[in-house]
Amino acid sequence: MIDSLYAIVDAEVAEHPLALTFQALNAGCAIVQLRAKRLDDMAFLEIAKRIRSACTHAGVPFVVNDRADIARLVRADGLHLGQDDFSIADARRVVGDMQIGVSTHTLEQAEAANEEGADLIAFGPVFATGTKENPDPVVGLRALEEVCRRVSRPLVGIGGITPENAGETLRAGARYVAAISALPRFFTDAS
Ligand code: 3NM
Repeated sequence: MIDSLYAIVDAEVAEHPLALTFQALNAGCAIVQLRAKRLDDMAFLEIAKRIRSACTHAGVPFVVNDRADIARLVRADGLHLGQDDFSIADARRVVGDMQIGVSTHTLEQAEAANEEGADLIAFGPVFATGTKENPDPVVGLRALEEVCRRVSRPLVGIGGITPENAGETLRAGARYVAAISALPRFFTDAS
């Protein structure tokens, strides 16, 4: 399961973002994303550089949330966009052929992201989440299954993912499971 783990290091949730990154990399996670909704530019860039370097060393793709400029500056492997961020086409003008992921919350949004050329599509919240401000309604595993049938790009299940429900999320067809609040539990509970 750990090789399907999309580790989201949230600079406002993690006490020590870099230490959490190393834990995730040591555990064998598939992807690391840096998310920082409130950091100023200098602080975001600084932590992004450090995590970029740790991921390069580990051979694990590094994704920057929201910020096309920072993704480009640190030569991230990917950029992740929300529904209110740049369109994929506009983001491509900044980051070129970098992998682009998109957050979606309905079948229609997922199909649109698929058609617009997203390389990875996050769909959620699959379960209730306390992390995101104003989260969209919980979509559940059935809707995830449906989206997985309808889109060709790999899916990431997100929202309330824990070590306990990650297995059923992957069985619903997601290629990856993304976690923020329960992320440390994927390492400490691993046995
Ligand atoms: N996006 P946790 S839910 C960042 O539904 C994010 O697109 C979501 O945090 C979506 O693992 C979410 O703590 C929060 O629930 C995920």
